[in-house]
Amino acid sequence: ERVDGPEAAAHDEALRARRALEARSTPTAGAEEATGPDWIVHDAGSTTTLPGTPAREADQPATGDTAVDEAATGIEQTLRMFAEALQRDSHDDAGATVSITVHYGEAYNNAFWDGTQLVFGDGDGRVFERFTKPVDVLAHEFSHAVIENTAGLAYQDQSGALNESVADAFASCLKQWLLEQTADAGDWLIGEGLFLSSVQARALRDMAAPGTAYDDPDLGTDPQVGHMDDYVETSNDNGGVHLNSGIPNRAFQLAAVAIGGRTIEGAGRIWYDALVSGDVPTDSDFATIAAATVAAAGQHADAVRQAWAQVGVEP
Ligand code: ASN
Ligand code: ZN
Repeated sequence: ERVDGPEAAAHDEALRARRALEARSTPTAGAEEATGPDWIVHDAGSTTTLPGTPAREADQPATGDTAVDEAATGIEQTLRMFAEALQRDSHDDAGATVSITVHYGEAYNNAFWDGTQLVFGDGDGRVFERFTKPVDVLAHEFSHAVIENTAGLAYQDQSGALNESVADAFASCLKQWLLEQTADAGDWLIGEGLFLSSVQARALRDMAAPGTAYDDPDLGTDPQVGHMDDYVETSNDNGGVHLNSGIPNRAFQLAAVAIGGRTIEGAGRIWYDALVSGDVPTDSDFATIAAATVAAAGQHADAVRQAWAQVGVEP
């Protein structure tokens, strides 16, 4: 149909504008169509129904809801570190949209990766603050997804403690990367700021000194161990995965400091390369991953071997 007069001019103008818009946005629009937005944050409204109501996704402005906006900032930063420093595109390395839920449950004192999404409680406001508050907690949960998509370390006993430890390692990498710190300047704390100031706790865990993160009348003493001599045999917590993770955590910290520079570019890169190398089967024990990290370490092989030796692990 042919239209004349002012209508035709308006029609042509509209067509030109649309073509210009399409020309400009075609490359990214095509990519986004394939993968969806980079991330989406949902609100569970203090229920345990997942994923909850969509609250904000990539490229949308802040909502004013602190937990939603903290999760948004945290996942942006985490995705950026994995992309820029490790050339990894989301947890599946294929640009998967990261699904997150905040305000999970009532006074819920935890965060987790459920195999599909990241989930964060608000904390009880008595001992724990929001679990979205420390960005390294978010990076820890995201790293569980990376681990599931790579080595797939089974969440039980030593392989489970390794799953926990690698999640802490990348979490610590992120914290230092954001602060532009070198390994020797890092504080190696996981979950700093998660506890209310009334609690006698520096953090949830201390990778440099496992067992020293907290000592509080309500909370008890940090039960992590940092050497094979103190390895905890227990049926609790999938074989003490959050206790024994202190051993490989300390090995990572020692290796990072010995190698020097930015942790993500040194020990972080080596641990990541080991994880994707095929040398880390799902049932790996500490010695298996120690050997894989030594093999991935190149010129830093001796530093990595010595770090493991210091926590009582022989590759
Ligand atoms: N926050 C804990 C973690 O990610 C939850 C769990 O035990 N899976 O390790
Ligand atoms: Zn974990």
